[in-house]
Amino acid sequence: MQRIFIGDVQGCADELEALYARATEAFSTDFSLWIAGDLVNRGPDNRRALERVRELVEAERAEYVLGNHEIHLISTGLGLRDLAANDSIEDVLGASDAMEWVDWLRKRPLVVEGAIAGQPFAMVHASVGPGWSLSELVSRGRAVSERLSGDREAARSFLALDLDEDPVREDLARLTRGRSATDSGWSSSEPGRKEGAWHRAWAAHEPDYGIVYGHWARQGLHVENGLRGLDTGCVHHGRGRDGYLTAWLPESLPRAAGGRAFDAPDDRFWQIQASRRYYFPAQDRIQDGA
Ligand SMILES: [Mn+2]
Repeated sequence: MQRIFIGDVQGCADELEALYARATEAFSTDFSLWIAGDLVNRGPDNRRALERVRELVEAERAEYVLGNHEIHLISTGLGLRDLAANDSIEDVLGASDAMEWVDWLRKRPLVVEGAIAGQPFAMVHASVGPGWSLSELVSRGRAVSERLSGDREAARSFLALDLDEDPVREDLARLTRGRSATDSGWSSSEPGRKEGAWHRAWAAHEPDYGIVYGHWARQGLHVENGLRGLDTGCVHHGRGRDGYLTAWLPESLPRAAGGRAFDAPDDRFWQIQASRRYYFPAQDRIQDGA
């Protein structure tokens, strides 16, 4: 079965369907979609994207990890926050079965592991701590899931915690929002003078596993030994550059003799360009005078 890893969809269901159609044409039903989180929000059609992925998860033809926008959807559904001006998830949260979607999402993992041609890897939405082994990463992800997937009241209390109150709550944030890190700290900000990119700090420990991730549209496609960052900003199309939905198909072509799945360079990608501009943040509207 071909694994097809997909970066941030963010409600761009037309592009997800275009990718699904291309995969069906190439591989019939012999493929699975690995969704790196942020399937929803900012884009036009969150519910349709969720329905497609849920159908495939239930048929055991998809893996799907939670991103910060799923956590936002869950938190809003549980009454912890209000919808913001730029949110587009009313198509999920305004429906009569909204809480069923919230409960289904709460049971999705934060980390999924696997191996490609013998090379172990994990898929997470945003970032991994420097020095974490694969088994530590998986167990941290499980600890978060235990707190999130129980009864609604327990999940609400967990999500309401401040990050410095509970290391498991902090791990949830780091896995779904992290961009920068040193060995002693992390943040969701773009790298600055103090902290570099999380994957620099992570790679410095010479980890023996690869990472597939998303979350970082401004960085764009990231291909480096051990790393595949797939967020190419489909929903941000037209905001100063073109946006794409990117898929990585590491099993579609054999590597040169001795080459491993996560070695760079790599050209085993499909890209579906966004069919139009979707997202007009409040800030852009002010700048455009529109
Ligand atoms: Mn994200």
